[in-house]
Amino acid sequence: MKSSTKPLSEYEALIRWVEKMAELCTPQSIHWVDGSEEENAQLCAELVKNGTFIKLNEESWPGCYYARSDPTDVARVEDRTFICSLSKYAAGPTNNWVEPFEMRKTLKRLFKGCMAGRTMYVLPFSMGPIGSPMSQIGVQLTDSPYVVVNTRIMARIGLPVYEEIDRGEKRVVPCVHSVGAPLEPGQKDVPWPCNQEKYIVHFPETREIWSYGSGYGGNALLGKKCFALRIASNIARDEGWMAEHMLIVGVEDPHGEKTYVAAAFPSACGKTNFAMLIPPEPFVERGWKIWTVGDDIAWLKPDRSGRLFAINPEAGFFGVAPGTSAKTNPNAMAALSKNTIFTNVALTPEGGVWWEGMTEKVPSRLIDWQGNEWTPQIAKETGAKAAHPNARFTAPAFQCPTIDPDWERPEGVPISALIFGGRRATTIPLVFQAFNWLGAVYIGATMGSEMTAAAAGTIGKVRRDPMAMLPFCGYNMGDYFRHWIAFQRRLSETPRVFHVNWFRKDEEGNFLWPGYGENMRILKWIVDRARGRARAKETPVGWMPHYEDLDWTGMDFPKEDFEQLQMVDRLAWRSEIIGHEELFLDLREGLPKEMLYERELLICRM
Ligand code: TSX
Ligand code: MN
Repeated sequence: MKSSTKPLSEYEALIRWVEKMAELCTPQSIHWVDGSEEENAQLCAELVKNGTFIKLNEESWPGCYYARSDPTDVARVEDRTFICSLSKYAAGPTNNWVEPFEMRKTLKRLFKGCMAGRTMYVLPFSMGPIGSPMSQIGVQLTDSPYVVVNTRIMARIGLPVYEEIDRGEKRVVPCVHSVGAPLEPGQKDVPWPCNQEKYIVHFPETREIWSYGSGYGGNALLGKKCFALRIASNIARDEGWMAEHMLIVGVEDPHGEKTYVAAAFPSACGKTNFAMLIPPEPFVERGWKIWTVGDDIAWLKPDRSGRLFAINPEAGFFGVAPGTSAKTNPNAMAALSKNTIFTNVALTPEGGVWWEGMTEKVPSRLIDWQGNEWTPQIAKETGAKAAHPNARFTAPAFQCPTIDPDWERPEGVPISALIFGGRRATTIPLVFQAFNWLGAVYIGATMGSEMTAAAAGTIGKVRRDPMAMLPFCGYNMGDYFRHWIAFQRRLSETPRVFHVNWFRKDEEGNFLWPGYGENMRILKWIVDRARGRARAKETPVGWMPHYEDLDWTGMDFPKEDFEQLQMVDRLAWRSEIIGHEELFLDLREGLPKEMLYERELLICRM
């Protein structure tokens, strides 16, 4: 091996753990990742040589690479994701649980010799800016160089992290990852090695992550969903903070004052678009501006005075490509224009990339995400998509034109409001504000979204996704609600909490709200409410703006349409509350009584 087969850390426990894991996994070599430019260039060159990466056209896509995954390894595998706490109760009814001793036996069998013929990379990473008191560190052992170069974009890695580890002041979360495809001597590798048997395993008590069989996204980049949400939610519960599936934006007003909000949405609600929102022209002219801090994960912590602060623990965007365009999200397009890794999009004959919804004009000839010839004609006949619907870009956050100047501030940014949202065709108004913190927790706990793709469940059925954390909470969901309720006591000022729904439709199935940049009007009301400078009226579900309370400058939106968007239909809310009841039945014994009281209060107001 050319580089770093010698430890780059002096931390004895780390060196011994690496040796022990190498004994188990029997890699051909060990590479301690330093995070340098040269190392990255070499890894990318190797990935190109192995056929995993295709280098894109340097003129049009500078510093960009293209990967196609195995067609069976294209998304997170929720049914293969396990929370192995000592008690089954601690994992709760919404997580897969296996007894830890049992799971360790399984993992030992799986990982025995699993890295044969491959390099084991020792990849130190910091979730959050290096040195920030809110950051957490981990070390991922992986046999996937694809994971190393992606993590270099999504987290802070390399030498400064070893220094942090060597100081010995922070606990290190050990993460072990293998694609589960050992190579016999002389056996030729495939472009996307993986295993049909997959295990994404978390040990919350010992704060460990083990991932086997997948090289894709959230299954393999262990700092993201596994650490920053599932393990961090456990750490946060124990230490009195929150690890949430939330974007963070700063809203700058014409006085130059910034109000930060964090927002939780289930998938397919346009979270990344909202995080990079461009206000309508009349707002821009007056000095309104949206600053992006993060698009996926927020760690929320009270400072010493009890004020709520947040950091984005990530350093990049791992975004869904299809639907992203200069129209829907020009800031994302700028962020991904260079130094980006594309996975499972389509390849153009010019060495560029394309995906459904990227341009109005569909290219006449492409290589699709499975490596097949693709034309609009073939698509019409077979329904084949050029890009996989879950195709991704891995782009550095600093390349986003609206990245907040304070996005890496070690203390985080002060949070004044929280937003919950969902994709709901009926019943749920465009915007309302919770009466109080407990009401807010109820709104977050009962939020849901309608599936648009047939992939998971029936089209149009509401899937409850409490705080957008159903797949990401690393412990019992009932205890999680209890933590939310109790969290208020740590705060000197309670953030205001809102619910939004950009997706309400009329009887004919047309969207009632144009969404995108126009959401700025709603966001303005939200920050004005949080600063005590906007009016609202009381309704059975919460505080709502009058038509006159929203800024309609430059938009011709009839009052009747607004009333339709905000309508509270008591009959529809009856079924809505029955839906809450069904969720509560699923959560069973762990559910805090406060949730039942809140439901009763809601019924009384109806
Ligand atoms: O991201 C979206 N946002 C948030 C933007 C800041 N999308 C895309 C969701 C899929 C990821 C939206 N889609 C939004 C939205 O606010 N709203 C809609 C629904 C919609 C789609 C098209 C129109 C209107 C609404 N078209 C016209 O009105 C012409
Ligand atoms: Mn997410």
